[in-house]
Amino acid sequence: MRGWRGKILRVNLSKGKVLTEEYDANLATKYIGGRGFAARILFDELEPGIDPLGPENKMVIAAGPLTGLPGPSLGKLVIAAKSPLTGGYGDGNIGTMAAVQMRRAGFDAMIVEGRAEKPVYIYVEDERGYILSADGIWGKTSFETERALKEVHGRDIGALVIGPGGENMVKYATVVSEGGRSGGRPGMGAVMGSKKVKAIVFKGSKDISLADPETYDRLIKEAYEDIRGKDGYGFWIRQGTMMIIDWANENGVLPTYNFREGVFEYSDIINGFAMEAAKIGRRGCPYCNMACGNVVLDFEGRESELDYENVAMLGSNIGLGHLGKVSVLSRMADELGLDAISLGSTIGFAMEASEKNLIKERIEWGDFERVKSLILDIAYRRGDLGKLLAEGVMRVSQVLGGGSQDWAMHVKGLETSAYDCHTVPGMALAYATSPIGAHHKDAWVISWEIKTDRTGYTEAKVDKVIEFQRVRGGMFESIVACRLPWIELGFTLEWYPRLLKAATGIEIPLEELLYNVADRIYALTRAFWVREFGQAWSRLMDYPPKRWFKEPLTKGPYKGFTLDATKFDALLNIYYEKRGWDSRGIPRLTTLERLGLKDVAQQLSKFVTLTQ
Ligand code: PTT
Ligand code: SF4
Repeated sequence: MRGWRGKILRVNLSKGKVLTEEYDANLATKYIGGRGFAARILFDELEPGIDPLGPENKMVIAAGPLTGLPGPSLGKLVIAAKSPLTGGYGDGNIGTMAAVQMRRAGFDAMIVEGRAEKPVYIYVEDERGYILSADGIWGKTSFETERALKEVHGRDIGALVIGPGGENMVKYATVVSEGGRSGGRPGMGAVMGSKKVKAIVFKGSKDISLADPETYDRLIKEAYEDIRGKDGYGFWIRQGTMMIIDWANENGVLPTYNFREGVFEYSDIINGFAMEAAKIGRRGCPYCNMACGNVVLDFEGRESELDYENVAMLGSNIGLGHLGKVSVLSRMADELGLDAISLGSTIGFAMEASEKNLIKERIEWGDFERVKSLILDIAYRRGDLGKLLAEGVMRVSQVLGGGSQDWAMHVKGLETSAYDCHTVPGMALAYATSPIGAHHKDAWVISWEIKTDRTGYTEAKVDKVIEFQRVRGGMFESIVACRLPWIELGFTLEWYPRLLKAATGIEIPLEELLYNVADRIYALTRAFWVREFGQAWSRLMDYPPKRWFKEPLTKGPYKGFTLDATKFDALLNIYYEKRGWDSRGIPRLTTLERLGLKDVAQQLSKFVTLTQ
């Protein structure tokens, strides 16, 4: 194989064994890499019903055939496992040198299974892997850990680490890299912590062999130039995703006071321009020429890397209108290895619960010092409240009761990202049907929706959700390329089959990537969920939070609006029909067979009856 390495590293922590396995070329062409590999491996190797934080769970780290090659925004990897937050398929995407170095070390993917007796880290260098003692780094923050590993193994390593959040198995702990990259929202850091793995370090020196190196070189030069020449390039470099704060506020979709208001009175204090005034630098993922990591000095004089999601969820959503202070909270999330979205949602939920006397502690909106101590309590699971909030909003609301399930902002247990959907049914559908819970990554249709027919419940919206899921959740997550050059600057999708051809020698047309590979991955992740929940699976799991249906927006241009449950239900029916899933949201037998997933159908039919 060219492009692909053809090898997976399997690390069994319980047995203390490290094995190199060659995989079948079919896996490569049917699933490409990244999420495709992860979903297939997890479906094949996990028994349904296992404890996500037990040794039976497996963690898959997977790259794609372009990862580690120079080329626009190709330095990313997918990290996946059964999620402790949702109980279903979970993954995240991180831009990191670890992606580059894993491939240079000779592997397309790595499977981590079992559980170590004592804290360890995994060191991989040029086709060999070692399980080493984590004495001296267990208990450290993610930043300290990475610094310590660089002192031992050199500055050019790529490292995936967890902070105290992962060690203490906070349900929304993430995996962190390079101080400001964090991925695996559905608790991938907790899974790593449950295995007692503090870090995974990669170092490689082996070039990746390409089918047509000359064409590849020419293409990437042209591709970088194409991106640099795009209209929005300059502004993107200035603000990156932070430009979304103003847009979200103007359009009444900024999460505010636990998704109640849609607009924030202090939005101009935390927006992209405020960030520009505080900006001291810019970071990015490997090989990216539109680096979007905005580095500012926070209120405590330390560096913090800001994205829209972090600022919205730890700013407006908890009523904190002070960029320097929001930056402290965001930096704490990175240091402690907690997902900033779920953290902001859980804290916003706790503030509302406190306001409504469902919890006895007083936690005022925007109380910076209180939030700081609460974040530490969560990361270290300290005190009753810290322990409870470490479980995420779905479980906290189940414990508190009092109607709080209606304003626990999640789908399937994963907290909604930073877009209020009272007025945008298409975006609500995107959250509802995402394969990992309420993440915007698969189908960020909201910008298109607001420009077209904002509040309508139309078939066109279903088509857009599916189109985006195919492109973003299917194609980008399996090639494992950053989607931002495409969605933000208009770098066209046609580049990717060309790059793939030059790297692998195989012609994989865009249609194949979108209608076969992507749909296959979607059917497979859905099958994973359905197999886990069996008879308990219901279309109600594909519903956005009740707040958006029951409680109108209280402020802004769309004050008074809610989603309509009957119309949403009809939209969901159209979605299922177009996907070839039945009215329960379960892939039909014919759909699975068409996508080459006959074996998956056989498995699934042991748990639920499949419709023809
Ligand atoms: C991603 C989610 C996002 S999506 C953001 S900001 W965004 C939050 N970032 C966090 C953070 O930072 N620290 C923290 N402690 N928690 C955080 N939680 C949130 O996590 C990220 C970029 C961004 S910035 C986006 S949109 C794009 N996401 C991509 C994706 O998912 N796939 C893909 N093929 N390309 C993408 N490109 C962009 O990457 P999760 P990163 Mg992250 C500090 O991982 O689990 O998917 O959650 O990966 O390397 O930091 O890049 O406005
Ligand atoms: Fe990473 Fe941003 Fe570049 Fe994407 S655009 S590769 S997220 S730095």
